[in-house]
Amino acid sequence: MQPKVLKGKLDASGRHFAIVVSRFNEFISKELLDGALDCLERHKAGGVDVVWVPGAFEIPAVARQLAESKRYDGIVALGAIIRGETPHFEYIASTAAKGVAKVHYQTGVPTVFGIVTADTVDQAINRAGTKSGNKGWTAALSAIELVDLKTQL
Ligand code: INI
Repeated sequence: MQPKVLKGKLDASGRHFAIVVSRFNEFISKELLDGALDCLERHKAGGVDVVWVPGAFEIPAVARQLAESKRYDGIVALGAIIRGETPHFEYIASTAAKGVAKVHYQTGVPTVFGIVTADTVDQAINRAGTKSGNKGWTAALSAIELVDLKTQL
């Protein structure tokens, strides 16, 4: 017996995306945004709206509102959470990660996590278009794939 294998295609034509991006650590999130926009454009997305929020903590609530608007096929969450000397980082990172996942499985709108969590500024820079690629670009690619996969399930 041959298994039936389902895979999302990397074609965003005619599909609409929202990017929710946080202003905190903007010098990183701006690079992630550029990466995500480049990826969506190269894969021929039909439209992209960019929504800025103050920090990563606010991303899930706004992403949920966008998902519920039914105007978007997929949502990309972008931001940068950099560890400080207090447990603040853990609370924000865990709220953002769990919140973004919840938007996806509670609304059914593919919502991906392009939020860099890093111990140092250097680590964050490495993930925003330098040594370790651009997490905004790869998050957008995941959104494109999941949006297409959804139509096959
Ligand atoms: N928000 C971030 O996006 N990244 C951070 O590193 C960060 N730190 O470290 O504090 C951060 N804090 C702000 C937070 O997301 C909220 O905007 C704020 O608490 C208001 O609700």
